[in-house]
Amino acid sequence: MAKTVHLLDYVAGNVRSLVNAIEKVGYEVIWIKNPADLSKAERVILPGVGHFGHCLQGLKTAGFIEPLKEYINSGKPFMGICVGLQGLFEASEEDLGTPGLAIIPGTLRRFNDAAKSVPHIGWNSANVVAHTQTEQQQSLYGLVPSNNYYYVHSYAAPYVAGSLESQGWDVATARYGDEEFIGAIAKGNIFATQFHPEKSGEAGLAVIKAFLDGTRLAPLEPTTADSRPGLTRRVIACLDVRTNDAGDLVVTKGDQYDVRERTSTTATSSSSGQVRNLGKPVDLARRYYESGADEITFLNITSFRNCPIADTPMLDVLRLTSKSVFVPLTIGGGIRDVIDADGTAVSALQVATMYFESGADKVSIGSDAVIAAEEYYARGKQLSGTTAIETISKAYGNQAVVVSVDPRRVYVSSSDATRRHTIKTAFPGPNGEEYCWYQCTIKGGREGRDIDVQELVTAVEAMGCGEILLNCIDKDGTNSGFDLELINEVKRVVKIPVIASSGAGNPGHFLEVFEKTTTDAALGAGMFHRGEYTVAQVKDYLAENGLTVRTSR
Ligand code: 1PR
Repeated sequence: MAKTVHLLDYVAGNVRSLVNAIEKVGYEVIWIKNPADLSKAERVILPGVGHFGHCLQGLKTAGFIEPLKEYINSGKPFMGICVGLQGLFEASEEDLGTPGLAIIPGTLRRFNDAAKSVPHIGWNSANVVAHTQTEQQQSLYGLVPSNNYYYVHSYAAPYVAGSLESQGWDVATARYGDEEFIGAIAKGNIFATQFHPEKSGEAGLAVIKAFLDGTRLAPLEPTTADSRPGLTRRVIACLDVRTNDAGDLVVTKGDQYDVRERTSTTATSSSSGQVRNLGKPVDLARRYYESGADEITFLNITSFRNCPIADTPMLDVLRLTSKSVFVPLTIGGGIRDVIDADGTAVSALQVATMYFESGADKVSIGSDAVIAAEEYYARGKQLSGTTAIETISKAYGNQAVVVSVDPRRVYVSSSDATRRHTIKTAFPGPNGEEYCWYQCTIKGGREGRDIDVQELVTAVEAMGCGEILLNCIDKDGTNSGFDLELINEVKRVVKIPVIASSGAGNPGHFLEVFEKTTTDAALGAGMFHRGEYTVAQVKDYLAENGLTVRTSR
């Protein structure tokens, strides 16, 4: 008979990854559709994504609160993940009007964003700082202090030494900046993680398996404060995907967004050749996962041409990838309101939902975000509530919404020469211009718009975007390193995390961007696809130079 685990189906959530991870470790998922189903369960996982208030309200509306407490009190195994952990506390600053289950005392607080990005996104530790009696020493299911686990959240339970331990809770913590918070907590039959084990590679799968098997691994020695390195440097592999001239879905890579081979016969060369074919999306994603990529991003780069509803190949790519790649997957391209081939209107939220249900953890919005930002300013900085960014972040949480920015440098002779936000650049333009501004583009750089990058990122942050994927058309495919000036400028104006992209040509460029900017992550494409360097080589190089990276698989 198949081994089973019951999962609570109570709010919209991108839980496909969790189902895949559970199946990977040999269990079958049974969905709990109504409160009565809980009494039949032998093991329950409460997943949770997005907003504390929405999740708790969803549980309440569906009549789950009391049956859930009864299940937990019955002593059968229970695991909460992310908001599933948060819901066990009494309350959260995210929505003080909605109470939690109050099984653990305390209130969740928003991270302080004075000196760091919020949400906290990336790989951090779960260090066993304290445990109680012998029998419970093993309740944290073998969390390994030297492993890293994937976190994505803006609110956390602050760790106060000794307070929960004195009430019988075993606690593992993580540190973000100067804040120490609860990464995992356990007591008796209850186990909960703030991190997402289903997105935490082999280390996370081991935790899920240990919980489901009921394997109480060897007790862990508490770690010391100086062995807790905090958030690691995130290295992301990006796959630009499109159909080539033969009709195959391929990973391609452009030079300043031109993805066709150069045909050159004379001194001049043009790019009317074939679409560059650098491999198959699912195979490459798996290779990068195995090489230690902290996240994988897929960009459907010709999405603006056709209707995404008919674009099933990308859904298949996600479905297949998410069965064997257990790190966060982002999908971009075509996330916007569309009219399907049969005339049906399909909202951006519905498009995103299809991707989440196929295994995506985040969606990345490009062109639509630029148009939405222009309209935001045209309305006098008023939110409409109807944009793709707003509707998707409301349903899935802002950590699930990335905005992919495709800016291009425009040189000017002085800062007065334009009303745009300019920077004084160390790399003057073709006519010696010492200033430039960054013009936002849509449709993969094909159309420049009347909005600069600072305006764009400020607007999308206000709309609820959780992260910026910061490309740079001038740098794309050049192997000349990231545009540090652009990255510093964007980091200066937003609090949400920024992923530096475009221009990486060797591991030194990753070190440079982490040392000379405060970027939260760095992304590479061509250098990985062409086999010049592996992700592992980049991370080894960062580690050799004293930066903290995830080494666990
Ligand atoms: O506008 O919401 O449909 O989304 C389309 C998405 O496709 C956008 O995210 C846009 O950035 C992307 N895109 C469109 N056309 C291209 C193209 O190359 N012709 N790719 C394109 C953008 C940029 C990077 C690239 C880095 C690193 N790719 O993500 O991977 O520049 O490259 P490198 O390390 O080799 O320098 P919508």
